[in-house]
Formats: sequence, C-alpha cells, structure tokens
Amino acid sequence: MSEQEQDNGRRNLLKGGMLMGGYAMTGSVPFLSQTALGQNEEIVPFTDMPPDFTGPPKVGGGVFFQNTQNIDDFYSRNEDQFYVVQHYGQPQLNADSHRIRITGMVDNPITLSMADLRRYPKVEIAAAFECGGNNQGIYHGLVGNALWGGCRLRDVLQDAGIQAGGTEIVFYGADRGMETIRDTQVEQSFARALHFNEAMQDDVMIAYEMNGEPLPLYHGFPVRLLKPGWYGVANVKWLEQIHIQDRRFAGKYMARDYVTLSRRDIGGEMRWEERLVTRIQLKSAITRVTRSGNSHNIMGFVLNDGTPIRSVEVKIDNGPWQRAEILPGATRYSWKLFSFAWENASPGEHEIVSRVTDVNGQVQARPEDLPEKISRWENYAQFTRTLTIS
Ligand SMILES: Nc1nc2c(c(=O)[nH]1)N[C@H]1C(S)=C(S)[C@@H](COP(=O)(O)O)O[C@H]1N2
Ligand SMILES: [Mo]
Repeated sequence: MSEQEQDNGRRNLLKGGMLMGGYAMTGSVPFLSQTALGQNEEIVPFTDMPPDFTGPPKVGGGVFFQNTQNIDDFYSRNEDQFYVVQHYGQPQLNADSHRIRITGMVDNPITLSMADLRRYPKVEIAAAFECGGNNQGIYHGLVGNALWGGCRLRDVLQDAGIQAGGTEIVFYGADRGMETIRDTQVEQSFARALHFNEAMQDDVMIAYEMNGEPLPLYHGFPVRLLKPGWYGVANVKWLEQIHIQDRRFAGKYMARDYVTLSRRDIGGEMRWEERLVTRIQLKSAITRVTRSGNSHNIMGFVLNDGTPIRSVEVKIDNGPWQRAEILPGATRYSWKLFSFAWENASPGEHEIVSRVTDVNGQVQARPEDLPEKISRWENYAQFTRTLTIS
C-alpha cells in the first residue's frame, strides 16, 4: 500500500467507513466536497470535444455512458451515472424464483436461491470498472465506481466441492441471442470463464447489491459476478449458472469478441497477437477542468487492476509533470479520483495530460510507447485534452 493509500484509508476510517483488507464493511459513502461543483464554479469545455456533446439517457435495453465531466461523488449513482453495456438485451428475472445452479465437476451440484446466497457471510467491496471499449471520444464514460454487496464466490464453490481437474469456471447469464458461427445460427448465452485460481481469489463476489440497493435491472438483477480489477466484460450479469469443467471455455465474449489484436514483441519475435481482455490496464484520464474566479482545477480518475498507486501527475503544455492529489475514499479496487490546482492558468489554448505510476514503478504508457493495435479494446495510453482559458 502506498503512503497515499494508507492516508486515504485512515481518512476513510475517520469518516466512519470501516475498511478491512480492502473491504468497506459499511455502506457509508464518503462525501467529497472536492468533486461537486462549488458556487460560481463552472466547467471549462474541452475544445477537442463537440461543444454540445451529451450521451443518451439511461433507458431500458440501451447502452449508457456517463458524462464524466459531471462526476460529483465518489460512487457513481445507480440511476444516472454508472454506465450500462449488454449484448443480448436485459432479461427481467424474478428474484423469488431465480436460482443459480452450480454444475459440472463438483461433488455437490447445488441450486441457490437469493435467500441461500444471503445466508453466506456478506461482504462489501468498492470496485470500479470500465468497458473494454471505453475511449476518449465519449469522455471515458463507459465507467463507474460502486459499492457492491454480496457473498464470496469462493464460499459457494467450496460448498459445491470442486473436483480434482476442475480448472475452468464458466459463468452463464440468463440473456441469450442468436450467433452465426461458421455459417450456422446457434443460440448463445452471454458467458465468461475464469481459471480456478482467478475464481478462488478472496475478493471475487456474487453481487446482489449496488450502492446499498438491490442490484438494478440494468446491472444484472438479481445477481451478477464481480471480478474486481478486471474489465466490465468479466462481470456476468443476470447470473444463472456456474459450470465447472476441465477444458478451456472459448465462447464469443471470451475468445472472439473482446480480444485485443496488437503487434508486440513476443520473446524477441514481432508477432500480431490476440489477447483476452482481462485485468484493467493502468490508466488515468482527465475528466474536467473547472474555473472559479481566477483559479482553475483539473480533475480525473485512475483505474487499474488493484495494484497500489504511487502517484498521479498532470502536465500542462510543455511544462513539468506536477503531482496531483488523490481524493479521499480510494480503496484497492475503487477508482482513484484526482484533483490538481492549476495556478496562474494563462489565457489562450492549452494542452493537458495526466499519467499514473503504480508502486512497481510502472508508468502509464504514452501513445507512442504502446504496441500497434488494431482492435478497439483496451485504451489506456496517456490522454491529451485541449481547452481555451479566457
Ligand atoms: N449477462 C451479461 N453480462 C454482461 C454483459 C452482457 O452482455 N450480458 N456485458 C458485459 C460487458 S461487455 C460489460 S462492459 C459489463 C457492463 O456492466 P454494467 O452494465 O453493469 O456497467 O457487463 C458485462 N456483463
Ligand atoms: Mo464491455
């Protein structure tokens, strides 16, 4: 844990949010006066975005991204902030009759009702994630940070008793659609898999609450998987079956879509490689600049796979990298909101960019440092914004 994170943890304790090993044990939401717009504080628009840019509203069945300029709290509100993506519509399930079946290589195939899930020790964890396709052109809006409540996947799998050789844990959602595979139309469920070792981590959750409320329909009611630190695609919504098998699972959203195609050095050989979208790459993005009188402030967020963060820095034009402040509330898998007081901003056009460094010394890559990439997944190189100070 970095000093900054320890600091944030301590401050969180003082605010009454008791944190144990990264788990927030209460539903208290830290109030962030730094994020809500103050009186007389106004947003300075980015000149690299259309001036009237807004996303569609959060409606049933649709894709929704938030305008990250309007982040005003540490947790993204369920109603109008946390993004929504799905590929086969939003099935409306009945919580009373819904069951999760655990099948395959287990000693005790079990069927769990929502009441059964609630009998397991409850855990809460703050976790942010973004869609693998999130990008600068939509204000990085396919993102959200929430406090998730549910039980540990591991507790459930232990009761089912995974048999020797059961290495692949496949998660099926209740949503289905037709796919053409090799000229044949077949029905598919949305599904993703985790390797046994990834599934048994302490922080993997079967989540039935989001920000203290029952999981909303759009986010997988009544229950979804949550694999903290991974891109959104791993978090199977409307979860209805967990199947344990001894072969790799290669469904569409595992192995065909959400696959990053890039040209990289594979042990000294340059190869075009296809790689699954899994852990969130180290990323920071500036989301807004505000002005209040003559002072300016830059805000943004950091996402990664849970590796502690050492610093976030901001660079204005050709100036030096300057350290930004990570706002309170940050936990291992939450997003880290940052703020930077831009002193003496001079009138005219400016270019601003942020970069994050983790405790291992990994620095967010510059665009020119990243391998050549063709697919649209995983956008995490340093992002530059332009604006005009009047
Ligand atoms: N059952 C199901 N789960 C799913 C999906 C889906 O289409 N069906 N989409 C995935 C993708 S690609 C993303 S980015 C996240 C989005 O989660 P959210 O809508 O709660 O933000 O859900 C994931 N889980
Ligand atoms: Mo996604």
